[in-house]
Order: sequence, then C-alpha cells, then structure tokens
Amino acid sequence: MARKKIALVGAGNIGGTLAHLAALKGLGDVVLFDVAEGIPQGKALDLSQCGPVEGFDASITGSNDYADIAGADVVIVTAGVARKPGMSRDDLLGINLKVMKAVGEGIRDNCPDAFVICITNPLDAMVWALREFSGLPANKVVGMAGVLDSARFATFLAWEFGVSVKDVNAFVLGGHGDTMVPVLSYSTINGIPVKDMAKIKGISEDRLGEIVQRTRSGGGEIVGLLKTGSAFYAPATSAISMAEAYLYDQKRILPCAVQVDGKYGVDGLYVGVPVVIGANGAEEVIEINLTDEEKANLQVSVDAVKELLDACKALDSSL
Ligand code: TXD
Repeated sequence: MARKKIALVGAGNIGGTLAHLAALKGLGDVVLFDVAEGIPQGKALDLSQCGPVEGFDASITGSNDYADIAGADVVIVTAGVARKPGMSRDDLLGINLKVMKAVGEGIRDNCPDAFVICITNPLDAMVWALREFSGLPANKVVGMAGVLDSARFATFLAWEFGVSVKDVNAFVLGGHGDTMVPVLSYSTINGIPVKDMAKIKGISEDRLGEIVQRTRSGGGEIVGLLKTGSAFYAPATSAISMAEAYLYDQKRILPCAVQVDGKYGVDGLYVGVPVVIGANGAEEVIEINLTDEEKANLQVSVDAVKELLDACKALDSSL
C-alpha cells in the first residue's frame, strides 16, 4: 500500500510542528508548502534530519509550488498572516481571504479528493471561505478549533480538581474566539459530571466560571506571554488528532468547525459542533441538548460567525 501524503500549507510555527508530529506518528510522507522561499525547504531539511535519531523514514520536502501537493490525502492549512499592531480586523480578514482563495484553488487543482483541515484565523470564516474557493464537498473541509479549546478547558479542569487530564472529558462548542461556548453540562471527570465533582471537591460555581472564562481567552493568554506569536504546539496536536480520525476511520466524536445544515437552528454556516470524523470526513453532526443559557451563548457565537461571513462577502464579490 502506498504511503499516505500529508500536505501542510503554511510552514510557520504550526506548520513546522505539524510536520514533526506527522513524521513522528508515521502518518505518511509530508510536503510543507509556503509562499516564503527557503522556509519550507529549510524546515523540511531540518526535520528530515530527525529521521535517523527518531527512526522514522517519512519523506519530508519543502516547496513553493502547488504542484507538489498533488494527490495529498490530507491537507492542513495554516497559511496566512497574524494581526499586527495598527491592522484592523477587516484588514486581516481581507488579507487572509485572499490567501484562502489561492490555497482553495491550489487544493481544487491538485488534490480535490483530500480531507482538508483549516486552522487559519478567523477560523470559522476562513474554513467557510476555503470550502467555497476549493469547491470541495463540505464533509471534506473542516476547521480546527474545538479540539484545542476543549483541550484547554480539560487542562484547566484537571489542574483545578487535581486529577489526571486523561480522565477529563471537556466540551467546547461554537465559534473560535471570545464567543466560544464551554459546555459544562457535557463535561465530565471519568463520567462524573463536572458540576457534581465541583461539589465533591468544594469548588464554587464562581470558580468554575473563572475556568470557563480562562478557556475562552486561552489563546490570548499565550499570545500575551509569547508576545511575538500565538500558540502552536497544542493547535498542531489537535489538528493531527483530526487527521488521524480521518486516515484511520476512527469515527471519533470531535468538536470541529463544520458546515451545519439545520441542526442547532443553524443553516449553511460553519460552526463548532460535535461531529463524527471517519473515512468520509465529517460524517455526522451530533446534536446535543443544551441548557437555555448554553443555547443563548451558542446563538451569540453563531451571530458573530454570520457577521464575519457578511464581511467576507463584502470583501470578495465571488463569495
Ligand atoms: O485554534 C485555532 N484555529 C488556532 C488558529 C490556534 C492558534 C493559531 N491559529 C491561527 O493559525 C493563527 O492565527 C494563524 O492564522 C494560523 C497559523 O499560525 P502560525 O503560528 O503557524 O503562524 P505563522 O508562524 O505566521 O505561519 C503562517 C505561515 C507563514 O510561514 C507564511 O509565510 C505563510 O503562512 N503564508 C502563506 N503560505 C502559503 N500561501 C500563502 N498565500 C501564504 N501567506 C502566508
């Protein structure tokens, strides 16, 4: 059986970490693509030299030519620019929208059968635009945010309760950003609802609220510390878990940004919801019962995504 091919569009901090993880986990051969000349080639060379030490023999190459992503089974997109001082949200949206157009067309022309995972921010709008520009079926284009946001939530809960992260199952829905919805009612410590565990441990509702808030601003907390960039280890790990669910047909239920048609009162939007990921990509959106408060919070998140899509449509008349 031929090896799988993993194309990473964007060879920055997350792209490089993705390549390392994909090689370590033996997911397949890796192509790092970037518009910056030398960066993907240099990282590919450096990563290839991990092979003799780690004992992996995946081929890792760098490229500035879309032809090199031809036939990829999985494409993970991190291409784009980060917001810099003085840049408005619309400036950023305009630039990254153009990047999604180039990337979408590159995927359409070279690997239309791939499973595509978008990471570029603003996530919910960019994954939607990438689907539009690539023309791929919606089940094959998904966005990574929920796995990361849930991992952050799980980390903070494990620390608070003094238990292993392995026993924490935390759930975050909605858009990626300040409006995300950490769902306490579906979060458990090895099956014990978090709210019950909080009572057992004497942890107040206010303290749980602080943890929810820290999860919401989890990305910003890291940007504040790093100063020159955003998180990249956990975002890369999260996207790799989605790639594995697809490549190995694991049917995992993961919170991902997928096109929602009807469920959760949402129509034709990309929003973070629990979805079964298997060999057919995003196979089934799972609609869970939410409390009224969670429903209202999800609606705020959906409205924020809608606003972003309207801004994208105003910037690019082909959308
Ligand atoms: O949960 C999530 N979805 C996220 C999203 C969590 C963390 C970070 N998130 C976003 O991922 C972040 O806001 C960025 O939009 C992306 C990528 O983050 P990364 O930290 O990897 O950014 P870098 O290091 O700036 O890398 C971006 C690369 C860089 O090498 C550019 O040269 C390249 O993108 N780039 C392009 N590649 C291909 N094609 C085009 N047009 C292009 N433009 C820039």
